[in-house]
Amino acid sequence: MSRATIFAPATAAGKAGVAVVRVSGPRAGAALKAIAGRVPPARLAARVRLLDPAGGEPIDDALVLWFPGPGSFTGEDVAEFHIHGSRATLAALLEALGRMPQSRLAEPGEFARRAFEAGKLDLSQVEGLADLIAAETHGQARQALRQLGGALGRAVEELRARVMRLRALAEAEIDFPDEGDVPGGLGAQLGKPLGELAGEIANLLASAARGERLRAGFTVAILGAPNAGKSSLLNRLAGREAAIVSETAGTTRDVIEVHLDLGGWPVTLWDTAGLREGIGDGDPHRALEAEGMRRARRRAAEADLRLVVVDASAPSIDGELAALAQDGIVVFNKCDLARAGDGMRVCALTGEGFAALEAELAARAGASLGGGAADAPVLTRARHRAALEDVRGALERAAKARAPELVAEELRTAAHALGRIVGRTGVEDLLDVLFAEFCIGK
Ligand SMILES: Nc1nc2c(ncn2[C@@H]2O[C@H](COP(=O)(O)OP(=O)(O)OP(=O)(O)O)[C@@H](O)[C@H]2O)c(=O)[nH]1
Ligand SMILES: [Mg+2]
Repeated sequence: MSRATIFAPATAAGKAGVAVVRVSGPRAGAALKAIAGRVPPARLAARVRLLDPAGGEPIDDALVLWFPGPGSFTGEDVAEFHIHGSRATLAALLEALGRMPQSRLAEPGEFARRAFEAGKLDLSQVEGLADLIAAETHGQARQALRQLGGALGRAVEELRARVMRLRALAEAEIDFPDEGDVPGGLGAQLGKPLGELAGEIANLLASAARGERLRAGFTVAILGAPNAGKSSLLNRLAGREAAIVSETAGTTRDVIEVHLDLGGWPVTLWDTAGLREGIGDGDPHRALEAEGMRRARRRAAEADLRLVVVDASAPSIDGELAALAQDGIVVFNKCDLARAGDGMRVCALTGEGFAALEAELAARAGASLGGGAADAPVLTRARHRAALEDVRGALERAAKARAPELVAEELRTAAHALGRIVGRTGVEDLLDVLFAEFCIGK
């Protein structure tokens, strides 16, 4: 039984100069022949008139490309139609493709899934592709491109090959305990290579915090006393009225989140409720304010950076804010009203001082997210980190074990955990979740 031929738009929906429709599967060539009239030479664009095979109606004047398998993205025969990007043209082509035998619209991520199944991409590369499509900043795109290029997969495969070699030594010791004995036995043979492996895995794990953060963005909590101008500052940085501003103290209750690109770095800002000590017992909104402050404190603890906003016309930093400012930055707002304060001065009303503030935030984000050699593999997901933690544990136990059976078993566990990162082993349940991250046509 041959598998279905799938098709889908590869470009985003809507009016555009060009839309690309991709077809993959055993009947891709037949679809080209039926709609474009011919199959052009491999990997060379050909200009053709597309006709609906059902009634001979013209669909478009278009470019088509032919990528015979296995030298294609999915490893199958692939055809691409580059048509004019109108909804009507796209609909007519999809309809004609839908009438081809054993053909259907692709599910989200199905092209990438076929590429994975054909061994064209390992799982870490599939994740890189998903991240690249979702990237919003240059830094994110660069990291995703590196992973799509296979940097992580190659590093993991290399580690796995070394673990397998050590495992073979341990297995040989089980089968032929007396042959080729080395002074000191198995432990002496494996001690050094196991130590080297452990060191490299520790290095990779150290890259995890940076890699995951670059995916998620650098987080900044905006904190301060009620009415200091936190929401005004957020709006000014965002360039829009993201949060409500008013002269009433205690306006913000929930955390307002805004995503920015500062100097190429992804930055997430959290505007929070004003923090103050002692809430009036008689205040009917007491519980509300307390809940807002609880949420503010949680974000303060979670954030990569704390930005404490102080009203320059009433510049007091009490105990809690002073403590939060310790490993954060203090910004004096309302500098149109007063010049007080020793630190960065801004005016959310006029925008004064914001260029310096943005530069400071970008520098902090860059220092936290950047660094590391440009082509060094980086762990970008919690999944990678969990697998490598398992590898580290198994190697530690292997180093301590005496019996060759135990050593071999721990090394098998380590190799298996490494295999999970690239999708060789134990990932069946993960595949559906991962490929669903893609939209249709990827
Ligand atoms: N003169 C002056 N007024 C400002 C400035 N920034 C904010 N304000 C005013 O200060 C008041 C409070 O501003 P918000 O941005 O709501 O302050 P907040 O810190 O978010 O307040 P809460 O959410 O209640 O904690 C509003 O009336 C703003 O218009 C500034 O730079 N100069
Ligand atoms: Mg506010």
